[in-house]
Amino acid sequence: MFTHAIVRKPGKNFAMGLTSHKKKAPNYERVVKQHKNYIRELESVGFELTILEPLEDFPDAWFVEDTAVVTPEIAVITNPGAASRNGEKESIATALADFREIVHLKTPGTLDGGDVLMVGTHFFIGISQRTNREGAAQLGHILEGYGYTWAMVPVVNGLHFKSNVNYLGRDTLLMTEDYTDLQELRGYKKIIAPPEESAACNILPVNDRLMIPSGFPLTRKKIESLKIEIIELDMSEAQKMDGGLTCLSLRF
Ligand code: CIR
Repeated sequence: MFTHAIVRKPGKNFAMGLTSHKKKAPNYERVVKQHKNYIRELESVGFELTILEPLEDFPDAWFVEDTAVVTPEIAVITNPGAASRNGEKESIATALADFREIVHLKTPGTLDGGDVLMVGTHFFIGISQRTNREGAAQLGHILEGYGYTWAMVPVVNGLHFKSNVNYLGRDTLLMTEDYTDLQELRGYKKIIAPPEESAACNILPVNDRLMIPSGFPLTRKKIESLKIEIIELDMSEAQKMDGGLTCLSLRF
């Protein structure tokens, strides 16, 4: 059961962040509204929230998930792989110091929290454009010290591992087809999102519910078979910036 979440409001310049989407312009009023809804839903499932102000020099800083990995025992401050985001980590370390002992990943290791998927006491760490093997190994060794197991996995599609693979509970992973043959993921039940709904894979389990992005009816139908209560949110503006539900909070 998670009880606390840290979020950061999107700044007026959030559209200056990194993105591979060029088609539709991000809209500030809309993102503010969507972010408020996100906060409201987290509160409605029982989270106490720390709401941080935007960081003007870092338009991607509202994607707080990438800057830390938090377990019940410790907060690991990452070394974000994109140069334009690396300076976000100081502010998140300050916020997390109220809750956990802090340790830092170190250069040449790089890692984004979006590549780290916790399933019970096991961590999958995606090797991506942002996370290198050295960063994954540093994190893995810290986690081993607390009794966790871990494995590196290749990010074969999407920005981060959790862009396309997430844990729904009940031994079930939601993913795109690109990941179905991955050896490390054998042994789990799998729900496969169709290619045109790949953004549906970024879902967020919050205690006994699932937050899912709106606009993906085929995937929603498949998830409904699990009989877990669903909260649907419009995430259009985060999606335009290559983000989604998991990226916008640190839960612990
Ligand atoms: C970036 O490219 O870093 C941001 N525009 C999006 C980060 C999304 N974060 C995540 O998936 N954990």
